[in-house]
Amino acid sequence: DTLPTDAAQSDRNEAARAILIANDRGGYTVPTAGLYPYQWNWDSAFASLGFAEFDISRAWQEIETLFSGQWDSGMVPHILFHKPDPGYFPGPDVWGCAGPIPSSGITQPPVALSFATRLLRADPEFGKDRFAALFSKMRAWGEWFLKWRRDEKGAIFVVHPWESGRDNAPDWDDAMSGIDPQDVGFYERRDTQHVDASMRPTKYDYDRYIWLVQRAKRLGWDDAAMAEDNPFRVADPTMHFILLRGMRDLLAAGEELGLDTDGLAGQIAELEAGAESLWNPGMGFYDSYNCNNGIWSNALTNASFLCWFAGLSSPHMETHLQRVLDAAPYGVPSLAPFDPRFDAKRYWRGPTWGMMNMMIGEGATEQGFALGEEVRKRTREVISKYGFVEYFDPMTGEAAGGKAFTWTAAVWLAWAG
Ligand code: 9WN
Repeated sequence: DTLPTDAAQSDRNEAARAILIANDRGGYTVPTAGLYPYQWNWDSAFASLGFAEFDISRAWQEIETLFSGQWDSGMVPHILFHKPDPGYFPGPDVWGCAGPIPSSGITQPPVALSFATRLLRADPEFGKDRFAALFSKMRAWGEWFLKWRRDEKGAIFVVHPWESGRDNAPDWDDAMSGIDPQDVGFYERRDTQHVDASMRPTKYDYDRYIWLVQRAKRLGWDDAAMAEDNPFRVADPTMHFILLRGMRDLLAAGEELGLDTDGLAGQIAELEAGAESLWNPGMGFYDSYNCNNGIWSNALTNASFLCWFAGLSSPHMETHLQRVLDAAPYGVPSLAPFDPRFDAKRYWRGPTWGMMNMMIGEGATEQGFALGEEVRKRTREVISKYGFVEYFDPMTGEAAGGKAFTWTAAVWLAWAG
């Protein structure tokens, strides 16, 4: 009875479209006004799926604008600072990067590779030239990951918690504890002026986030220099699984359109082999580990369940998904509720995120697991009850974080609603 009636459904669809339109800054969308006033990489990829439901041309534009910020190295930044905005910290001066547009110097999960393919499928005639024009750029980004973000065991790692997109997940705790940020200097946070501090990463985290940015800036954002003695290298299922899926989608679509897919199949095979190193044998699930010392996070997170999105069959993970859904009524929590580090409202240490649920749910359905549809239903229910907010308390469903959020609206239009 909490699910929408037809009238309520069409109101919600309308409200979701209105959020995308309101967050449109002309060619790119901000995640939410105020808290996040720039273009974020994976948020934009989700935005494009939402736009594709009513304006395919605008959907392509979102991804094209994202790639206009691509660096010569192939890296696509996690934030593009199109117009200065004092409401967000750290801004372009703190990053001190020199790409084609002012940007951050780290990347984010390359879900745009998969979603560009989805835009192509939504309207092949309209999309084929656009896809072809982006193809070598998308491949260059994929190859950049393989060159600069792959560890000795073949797993894709991140060099900053923000790179994974799961800022304060327990996955980074071990590597973060090795950083001594005492020379970080004074800085003023903006996030806690927009939303309640209890829902955000702590000062302990922020000191280390900024310290890592300062280190890389000192090294001129040079990939080779940054790789030397890098104190933060954590193998990340988010990055690995999303990249693997993206490369598969590029290969399939590239072949259909007769584009140059040379080498792609081999790269996919390498990523498939590398995925095995993310399997934590002690815990029996996919996990992250600190590449510098091999220590596992022992954390069953929503990223652990992206294995299906990556095209891996992983039937063992189905049992784990059932366990976390039994413990948390409102969708896939970012950390299993039975983990002592679980914190229901603190960002990536507990809350449920619509966009993660979409990748988990769709992946599970593709692998033939009934739980995929269950994840979709719960996501639909929580959004119907509590609105298009940034994320939700997985135990009570309560709204948390920013309001009128782009990716939650997009996920409603493209999948949950
Ligand atoms: C840092 C925009 C982004 C998301 C991330 C989310 C959060 C930024 C922040 O907001 O990160 O990139 O300042 O907290 O963790 O996944 O892309 O929505």
